Amino acid sequence: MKKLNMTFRWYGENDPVSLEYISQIPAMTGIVSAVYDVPVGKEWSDESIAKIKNAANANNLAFEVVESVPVHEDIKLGKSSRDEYIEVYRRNIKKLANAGVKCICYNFMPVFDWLRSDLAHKNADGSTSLIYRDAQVLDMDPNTKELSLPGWDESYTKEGLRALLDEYKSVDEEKLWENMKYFLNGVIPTCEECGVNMAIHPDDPPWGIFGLPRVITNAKNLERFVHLVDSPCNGLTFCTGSLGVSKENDIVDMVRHFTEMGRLHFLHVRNILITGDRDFNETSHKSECGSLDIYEIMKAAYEAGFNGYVRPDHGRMIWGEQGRPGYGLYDRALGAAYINGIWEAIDKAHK
Ligand code: DNO
Repeated sequence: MKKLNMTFRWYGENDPVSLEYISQIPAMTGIVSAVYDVPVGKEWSDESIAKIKNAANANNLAFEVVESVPVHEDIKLGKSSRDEYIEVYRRNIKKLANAGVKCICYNFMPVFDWLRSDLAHKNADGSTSLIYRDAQVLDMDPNTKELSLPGWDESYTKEGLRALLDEYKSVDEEKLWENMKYFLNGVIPTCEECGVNMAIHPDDPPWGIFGLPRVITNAKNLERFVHLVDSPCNGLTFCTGSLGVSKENDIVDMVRHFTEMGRLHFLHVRNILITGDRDFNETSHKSECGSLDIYEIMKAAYEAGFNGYVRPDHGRMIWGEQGRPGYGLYDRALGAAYINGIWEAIDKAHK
């Protein structure tokens, strides 16, 4: 059978999901993890990296994918201090490559990473999901309110957050592209030397929020992105659920295209149900539960020669599990089994 590199995100020793449990998911090949106790912009220690690798290997799991090595805000803002942070980033790439890491996932979203209005929306069957309601999010603009939304970086103080938002007032989409290119010019040559692929994560949700620019949002922009620095190491984490909430994105077509181009290094399989204009619920991975056709997505990847890493992305909380929203064991394990099943069926149908 054509191999599928199925991986599972693990948040380190504090993750309620153990490596032993992850290794018991059928056909699981490796984990996706990161060093979590170092502030953004600092160098990771060889010891911390080795610790993750050894723990994974002791459970028969590989550690070849990092998610994420975060990009310091000064790099995204294009401040003069960015050169130091880019140098640190290069050193982290080299250290990770030495430990056998082949793929680094990161994002270039100003200030906030993914954003939801509710992390535990109760579904009719008693499970809970992460959901997004645009009106609710817009109503909580941190420029004007003290409120904080789930998913926000808790490490900012209110004043720190305001100051940072102010700094972004001079960064529009074009400036962000420019700063991204500068960053890539700094790190991609190092990736080429050490055989590591950079894989940018799309913006989630894929539209600007609170006046902050977001550009990794649609097919046209992904195309522009891969050509910013035309190297095979400059690739994508293709998150079906992030890009898929926007009706303008033909996910199947995009997966096929960027896989054929050799730039789809890491596939996040998540399903979502679009419930309104800019409103969505995260669902089980199964196609009929959401708005995305997971079978067609995997088929496009297969036929285009996908040989990157894949992981089931956000699951619901089911069977009473308590844990990190989106990152419980049960629903993601079902997702992995489902994706593997689809892959086997496609593979056999091609014989
Ligand atoms: C959400 C994740 C993101 C992702 C980062 C990559 O669950 O997909 O937080 O890891 O955007 O840097």
